[in-house]
This record gives sequence, C-alpha cells and structure tokens, in this order.
Amino acid sequence: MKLIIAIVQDEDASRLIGSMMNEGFSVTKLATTGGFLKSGNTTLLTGVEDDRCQACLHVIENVCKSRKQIATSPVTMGGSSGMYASYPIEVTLGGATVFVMTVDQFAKY
Ligand code: 2BA
Ligand code: 2BA
Repeated sequence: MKLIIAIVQDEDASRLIGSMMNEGFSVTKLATTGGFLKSGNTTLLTGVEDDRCQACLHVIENVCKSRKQIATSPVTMGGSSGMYASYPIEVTLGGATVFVMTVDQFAKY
C-alpha cells in the first residue's frame, strides 16, 4: 500500500476530492499553510493499493493546474540596519506537490 500526500491549491481541492472519490479513492483533507507564501493550501492524504497508485496520481495531475501569483516578499535592507522593505515577486504555484510513501501497516480499529 502507498500513502499519497498531495499539497494542492485551495481552488482545486473540492474538484480534486470529487474526482478522487468518483474513482473510488478514500481521501482525508487537511487545511495547511505554505511556508513561503504563508497562505492557505490543502493537503490530501490518500491510502491506496499499490496497483491503484498511478491511477490516483493521474487524477491529481489532470485536475490540478499551475497558476502564477504575485506575492510580496520581505527583504532585509542592510546588514545591521534591521530595516525591511517589501517587493513583489511572481511565483508559479505548482498544480500539485506530491509525495508517495510506502505504508508499513494499515489498520482500522
Ligand atoms: P470519510 O471519507 O468522510 O468517510 C467516513 C465513512 O464513510 C467511512 O469510515 C466509511 O464507513 C464511509 N465511506 C467512505 N467512503 C465511502 C464510499 N465511497 N461509499 C460508502 N461509504 C463510504 P472509515 O472508512 O472508517 O473512514 C473514516 C475516515 O478516515 C474517512 O472519512 C477518511 O477521512 C479517512 N480514511 C479512511 N480510509 C482512508 C484512506 N484509504 N486514505 C485516506 N483517508 C482515509
Ligand atoms: P509555499 O511554501 O507557500 O510556496 C508557494 C510557491 O512559492 C511555490 O510553489 C514556489 O513556486 C514558490 N516558492 C517557494 N519557496 C520559494 C523560495 N524559497 N524562493 C522563491 N520561490 C519560492 P510550489 O513549489 O508549487 O509549492 C506549493 C506549496 O507546496 C508550498 O507552498 C508548500 O506548502 C508545498 N511544498 C512545495 N514543496 C514542498 C516540499 N519539498 N516539502 C513540503 N512542502 C512543499
């Protein structure tokens, strides 16, 4: 069995969960926050049998779209001045950041 951890954009989360459920995958949704943008994203946990893992990854790939976003990043003005200024940067948010892990044990009590 594999555990798929997919970090996706909030905008795609509902549609992705719907598509995964339609394909027979169980999903657990976590509300998470990206460390860089410090804004919300969604992490989905899905435990799947090995032979269904690729099918699940295809669903994620098909639903999740990458988007460009303008973010504000703080930058230090001078070494010891302690001053900060903000400047806009464009980041490309990936459709999904996915980790696949082998599950040692799966149990429901
Ligand atoms: P839910 O997805 O909200 O599912 C709650 C309960 O509804 C499930 O209990 C199951 O009895 C039933 N259920 C789920 N999908 C169904 C379907 N397609 N048709 C009919 N009944 C369905 P549990 O199996 O004990 O799961 C409890 C919670 O544990 C789930 O909440 C989900 O958040 C998580 N979960 C279970 N299996 C998972 C897996 N393989 N991967 C990720 N999360 C899982
Ligand atoms: P955030 O950390 O908020 O990052 C959002 C987007 O900002 C990233 O999109 C990337 O395009 C950009 N970015 C991140 N760190 C950067 C940096 N140091 N310099 C310049 N740009 C940077 P994605 O790569 O698609 O990541 C989307 C979200 O997925 C991330 O949100 C984070 O929550 C998660 N993530 C991505 N890679 C991860 C990893 N290796 N481990 C854990 N979480 C990860």
